[in-house]
Amino acid sequence: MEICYLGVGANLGNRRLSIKQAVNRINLLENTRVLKKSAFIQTAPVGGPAGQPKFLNAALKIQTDLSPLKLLKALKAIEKELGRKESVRNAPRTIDLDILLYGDKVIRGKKLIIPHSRMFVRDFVIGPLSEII
Ligand code: PH2
Ligand code: MG
Ligand code: MG
Repeated sequence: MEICYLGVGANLGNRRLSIKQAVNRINLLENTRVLKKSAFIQTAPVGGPAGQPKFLNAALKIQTDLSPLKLLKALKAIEKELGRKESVRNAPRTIDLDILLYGDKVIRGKKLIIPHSRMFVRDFVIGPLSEII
């Protein structure tokens, strides 16, 4: 069982509902539990197309038996189920679920980099994360 921290962001549709639905679905994954949720904070978009809507951001503490890549795959599937469409980098999205930390693992793979490569320079990640870590 590993303790992981996830970053969550949404800036399309009913953002609060999407985050709540994501939490419910993460709780339904095999041997996985959401242990803590940060407050949901509204943040100005960083990067991406000009004029996109504001984000709702949050961080989650979870425990899981899923390997990093299985967790990544499961989170991508939840993003898809909640209506996320493939698009250009940093495009507006109904939900974005990022693995920030996975136990004390350091991973530099093609598909996955942990700790998340940009987490330390993003206030919308560090703010919610520092509330629950
Ligand atoms: N996510 C991004 C790019 N920019 N800006 C805010 N405020 N919140 C995000 O979650 C966010 C972003 C890429 O994932
Ligand atoms: Mg992201
Ligand atoms: Mg992402």
